[in-house]
Amino acid sequence: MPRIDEKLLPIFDDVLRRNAGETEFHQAVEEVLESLGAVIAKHPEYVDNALIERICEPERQIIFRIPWVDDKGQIQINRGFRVQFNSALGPYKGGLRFHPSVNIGIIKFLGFEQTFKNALTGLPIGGGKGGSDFNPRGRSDGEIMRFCQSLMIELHRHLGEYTDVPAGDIGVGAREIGFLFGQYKRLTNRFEAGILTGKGLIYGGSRARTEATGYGLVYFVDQMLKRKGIDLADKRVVVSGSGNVAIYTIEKITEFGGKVIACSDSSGYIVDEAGIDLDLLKEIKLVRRERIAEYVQLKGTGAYYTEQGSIWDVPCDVALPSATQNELNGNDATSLIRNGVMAVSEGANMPCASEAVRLFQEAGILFGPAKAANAGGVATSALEMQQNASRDSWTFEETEARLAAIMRRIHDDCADTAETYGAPGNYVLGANITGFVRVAEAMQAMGVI
Ligand code: NDP
Ligand code: 2IT
Repeated sequence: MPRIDEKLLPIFDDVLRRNAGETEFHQAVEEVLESLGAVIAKHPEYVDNALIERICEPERQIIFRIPWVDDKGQIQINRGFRVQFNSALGPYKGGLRFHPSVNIGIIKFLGFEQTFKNALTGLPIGGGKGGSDFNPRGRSDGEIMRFCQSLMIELHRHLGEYTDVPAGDIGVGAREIGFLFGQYKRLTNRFEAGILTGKGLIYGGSRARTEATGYGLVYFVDQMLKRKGIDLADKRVVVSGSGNVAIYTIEKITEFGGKVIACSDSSGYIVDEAGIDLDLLKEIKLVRRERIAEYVQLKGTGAYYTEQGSIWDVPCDVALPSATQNELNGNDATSLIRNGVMAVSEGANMPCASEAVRLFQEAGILFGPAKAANAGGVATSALEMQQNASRDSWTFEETEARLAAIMRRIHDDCADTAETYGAPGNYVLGANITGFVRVAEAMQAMGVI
């Protein structure tokens, strides 16, 4: 693994000092800075013009109170965040996360990553992220709605088709986006479809947006494997999580002829050697909104559920962490490598701890970093914005074909950049450099912004 170039060390020290305690943000910045040594040798003006410092500092950070009334009539208070990280390439774009672990450091790491991810899509979107420490677990539809309405009372003044366009992330799916959009419309008296993505099809959503992150991840993995002459068909695959990204990853892997034998939630994981029954999984997670343990009860025979050990102890050819940040540590990486994994690709944002990434790279295992591998979701959000702007609506086939082409291009751009910079096969380097240079060049052209 490259170290941070000594010219960039004072910049990193400054990031640590100015953002004390925000460990996930430090981790994300460190990984990008580690990739930039050869870039600043070629472009010393990036350092002279303080471009790196500017890119590490969000353009705007909004923190606000979200008061709401629960079903018992009690007043609850949550904290809302929107970090508008970088608008050099387009309006701020990135999801909203509802999870009790959310804090400003988590939202900053996600907004930072989003900036480069969005640049990689080649579409006109800047980077942002938001959310709340609200825990949706066990909340009724009414509570979720009142919470979303209260959040939007503050957030609406910061949004706009040309300003900031949120979408979903952990804990935020079609239901929440509907409540948020409805409240925005009431507050502004305007039907502005382009202020949110991930909308329902009936009121301005895009076909294939729901499936896009998982499908895109599989297209990316397929490209990495193909380049090595390997076929996804018949591969044993482990996918962590059982939310939006995991479910549609499993669907697409199955379509490619692979077999997903394990998935999880934050309580434990299931293993089904016959291959996960996708209809049953969707019924449990999307319709009933229940825990993954239910799968074993409903499936009957052949599958088991455990809360012991790690899902990464299950031997597989391809591992696709698709739950949350730092869910796969150095021990997990060692276990995967020992069991013969050939490719790891990140469906979630930064699911692999730095140590795990280092171990995969040292072992020569194909590794797809999040900002490239999971960019299909936000890319399809940008396609939704395009359809909204032209008051058009494309077929599923048309939209998916565009998604597949975007993922192929992202893959090739990362692979080509890695090769140009003397590190063939290093997608981490390729993704970081490609994304960074696009944002840096746009900022250069715009003067001191
Ligand atoms: P969902 O809320 O639909 O699902 C999240 C899944 O991850 C659930 O199975 C959840 O389990 C599990 N999970 C969440 N937090 C934790 C935790 N702290 N420890 C263990 N498991 C956890 O979210 P998504 O599928 O949309 O998001 C998953 C990841 O993908 C996130 O990192 C997100 O940022 C990223 N991503 C999402 C995109 C999208 O379009 N939705 C696009 C690109 C990236 P439980 O139910 O027990 O909490
Ligand atoms: O992390 C991500 O890329 C997302 N949650 C999707 C963001 C979006 O605007 O579609």
